[in-house]
Amino acid sequence: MSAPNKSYDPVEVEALKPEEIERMRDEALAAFASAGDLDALREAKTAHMGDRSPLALANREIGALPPQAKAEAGKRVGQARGAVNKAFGSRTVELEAERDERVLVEEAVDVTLSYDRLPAGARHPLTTLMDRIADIFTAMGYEVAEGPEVEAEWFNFDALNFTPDHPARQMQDTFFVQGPEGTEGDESGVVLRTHTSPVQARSLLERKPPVYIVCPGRVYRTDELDATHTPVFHQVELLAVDEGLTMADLKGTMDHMVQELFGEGTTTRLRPHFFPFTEPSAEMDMQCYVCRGASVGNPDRPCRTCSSEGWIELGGCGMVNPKVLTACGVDPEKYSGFAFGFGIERMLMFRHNVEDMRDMVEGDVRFTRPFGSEI
Ligand code: FA5
Repeated sequence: MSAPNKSYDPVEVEALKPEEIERMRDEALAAFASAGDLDALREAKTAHMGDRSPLALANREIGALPPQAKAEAGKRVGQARGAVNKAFGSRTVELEAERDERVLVEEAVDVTLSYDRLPAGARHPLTTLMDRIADIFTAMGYEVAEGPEVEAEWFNFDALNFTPDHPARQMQDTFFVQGPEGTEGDESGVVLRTHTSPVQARSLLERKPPVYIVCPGRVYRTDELDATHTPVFHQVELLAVDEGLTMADLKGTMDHMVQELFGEGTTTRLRPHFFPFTEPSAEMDMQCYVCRGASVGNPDRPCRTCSSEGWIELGGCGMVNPKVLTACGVDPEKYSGFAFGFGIERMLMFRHNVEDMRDMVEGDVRFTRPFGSEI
């Protein structure tokens, strides 16, 4: 700061010249006006209102003026600083209003957006797989059929040519529904169905041939729950009854299904077997869709999916036994039919490398979630 000087004229001091003060004021006003946001305004404030700003420095010069000059210079600088203060204040109000408006737009919450804080969940892969299999057949003109899970013993066994002493009827295989008081457990004539095959008999009694049905459903057996068995499981049953159907139709239909599910070129094979309701009967295997048989006898290329067997067991099949057709009022001289049935849990196991069937029944979403919400 300059020393007091009695002959000092404020107009003569460069920083206190009216045009200089006006310039400082105008520069400050222009800087505030051009500040686009509050951060820029803060910087302009430091430059034009801070301790080192031109007007602050000019203000300091006043102290060095002779008393008669101080008032005039003080008034000039004071007015300029007042104008700068005012301009800063009103620009602050403007920019704060702009910011508030912007925040309202940018941070707006669209209350119409879908609410997904709760996990969407997923369908159980057994359901998805059964639906997919049913779709393959409905696309070929088959009809989805259903039957009760609490089933008459007659449909579950008698109509299907199970002899009265067939071991499957025993209580160690079949859940019998309790009959009236005083009757033995297996005398009620009502069971939890042990397979989906009773729907064959129901469908033949309800419809006239030609009959083409697919039946996905839940079945029950007195098996212990372990890695490869569960007392409550799912099967898909297929039945076709028409004129002139042969084993070739059965084989072609199975091949089509496995190709739809496991890819082009997958084949099936039949191994002789026995079921009371089909004659001839067979176990059906599908070619391993992972190694396609390349692992057989090839220790360098073991296959976990088929245990290097080249084939995976699917289920049972055969030509509908004429006795079943007769029991259901269908003329076996005119009509023939084929049927097959297989377990969905086992298929899910090898199709998705599920190692333990218990995972499918425990209801843990960590198991179902990776399968997604396929519909
Ligand atoms: C039957 O149930 C016959 N009804 C299939 C059939 C239909 C044959 C039409 C001929 C014509 P089987 O008892 O083999 O067949 O059972 C079929 C499939 O059910 C088995 O291959 C297996 O995949 C599955 N399965 C059987 N028991 C269990 C169980 N405890 N847990 C899970 N899956 C099972």
